[in-house]
Amino acid sequence: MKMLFIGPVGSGKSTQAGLLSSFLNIPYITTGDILRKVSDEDTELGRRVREDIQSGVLVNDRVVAEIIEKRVSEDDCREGYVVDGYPRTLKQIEIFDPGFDKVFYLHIPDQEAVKRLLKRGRVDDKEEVIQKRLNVYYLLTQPLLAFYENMGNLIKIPATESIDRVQQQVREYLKGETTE
Ligand code: B4P
Repeated sequence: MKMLFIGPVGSGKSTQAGLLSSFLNIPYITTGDILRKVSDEDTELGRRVREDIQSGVLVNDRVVAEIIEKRVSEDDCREGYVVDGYPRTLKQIEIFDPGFDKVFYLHIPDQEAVKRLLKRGRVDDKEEVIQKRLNVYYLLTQPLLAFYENMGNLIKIPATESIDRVQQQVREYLKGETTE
């Protein structure tokens, strides 16, 4: 099964996607980590990606789509995978659509997300950058929710509870699906 976690920054996408992939023993693909690795490279692309991440804007759609298309075509992804962070724009899905079976939407109020990210303290977790990332989310990523809702595979999970409780809800949903 191909699964996606989507939601605002700080909603726990990578946390939950990582836990689910370990539980199901399928690959976990996270654009944030992949792009942070690219940003460490001493190349023109690395410099551009670094600037985008640090200022809180999205990396070029085509660059990200190509990276993901290549990654999911690898052998270990044949039985399915869990993605966090792709697609983040409608344009990305026009370029490459992985065809997700299930899309978990983690919803959370902005102030709770900001609190979590300030506590984490990554290089892009500064108050003004977080606000910009949230604005980018509402403008460019939120429209994807309607896309997946229309396809009938959007599952809404409240993400304000503890990490374990959120993961439990995701697993309960999948268990219900497989026993139906
Ligand atoms: P990401 O790395 O995806 O950053 P993020 O949206 O903040 O989410 P992250 O997954 O790290 O955090 P999470 O909510 O799990 O992206 C970084 C940058 O990369 C973007 O700004 C962009 O520039 C670029 N990028 C990524 N994908 C792209 C794409 N497709 N196209 C273009 N550009 C792209 O967790 C946050 C914190 O909350 C953690 O510290 C965690 O421990 C904590 N937490 C999680 N769940 C919790 C819970 N239930 N209770 C308490 N704390 C919790």
